[in-house]
Amino acid sequence: MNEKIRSQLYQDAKQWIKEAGTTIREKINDPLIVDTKSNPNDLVTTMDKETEKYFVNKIKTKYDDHQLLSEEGFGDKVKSLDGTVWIIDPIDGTMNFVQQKRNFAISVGIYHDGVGEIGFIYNVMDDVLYSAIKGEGAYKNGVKIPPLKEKVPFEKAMISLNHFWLCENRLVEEEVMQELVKTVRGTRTYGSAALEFAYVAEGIMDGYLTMRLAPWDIAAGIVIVNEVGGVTTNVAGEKINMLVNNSILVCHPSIQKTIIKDYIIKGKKRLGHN
Ligand code: 2AM
Ligand code: CA
Ligand code: CA
Ligand code: CA
Repeated sequence: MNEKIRSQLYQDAKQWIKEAGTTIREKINDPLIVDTKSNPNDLVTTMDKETEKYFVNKIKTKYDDHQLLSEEGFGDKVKSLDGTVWIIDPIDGTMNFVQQKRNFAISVGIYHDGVGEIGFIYNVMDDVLYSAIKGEGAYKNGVKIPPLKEKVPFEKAMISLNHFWLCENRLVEEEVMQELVKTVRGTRTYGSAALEFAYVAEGIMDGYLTMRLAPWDIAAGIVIVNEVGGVTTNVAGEKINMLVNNSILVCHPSIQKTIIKDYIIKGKKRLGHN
């Protein structure tokens, strides 16, 4: 992608994300309409929709030849990653937004011909912006994030995963995942996939393991994590397809093989696909 165009895109996206965040903070205590989607715990609010519409309006006005892939359906029906595609989650961590009024993020990834060029994850209530441009490093509020440190012994690793891995599930024997939890130093569940990616990039978590995420949950995070030397695949170690849902393993490269070989493959069920 042309560097001048990329730099302009970065500036525009940053400004729009900050503006959207300011609006959310101003309205954080306003009454909310909360609806459910696929199940009673799959929430969506007027704020998710309004924020997404804000981005659609900004992007379509200035970049009418770009495509927009976003969670709440106001973007395009994206069938191919040709050209420039904005992949947006207006609020990642909607349950946190509703229940806690914090711990949620705006996630914006900009891809060109399938390549992640720009990533932004904005922790709205903390006013912390993680950003990256491909090949130029990752930043937290404008301060460069150092590359991930050399090696993380598995016994000292901090891993994000949700508790469904420890309940009966269709992918991996839960006893094997319980072994993982007992072997590593600590586990966490933050409830926003985008923030879990950002924490791996920042080096405060060493890995994040999840069964199923959509492109808008991961698009920005992949760009940011890759810039510090983290690895991003599905839980089988395969390449992620940005047009469909994927299982996700994002981690420090030194623990990737252990997680895949000693846990995912070892505990894999016959029914499991990826
Ligand atoms: P969301 O808040 O944008 O829906 C923890 O729930 C993480 O998983 C969040 O990043 C959440 O994104 C994501 N997620 C993806 N699909 C989900 C679903 N069907 N229900 C709840 N969370 C989902
Ligand atoms: Ca959602
Ligand atoms: Ca999401
Ligand atoms: Ca969302």
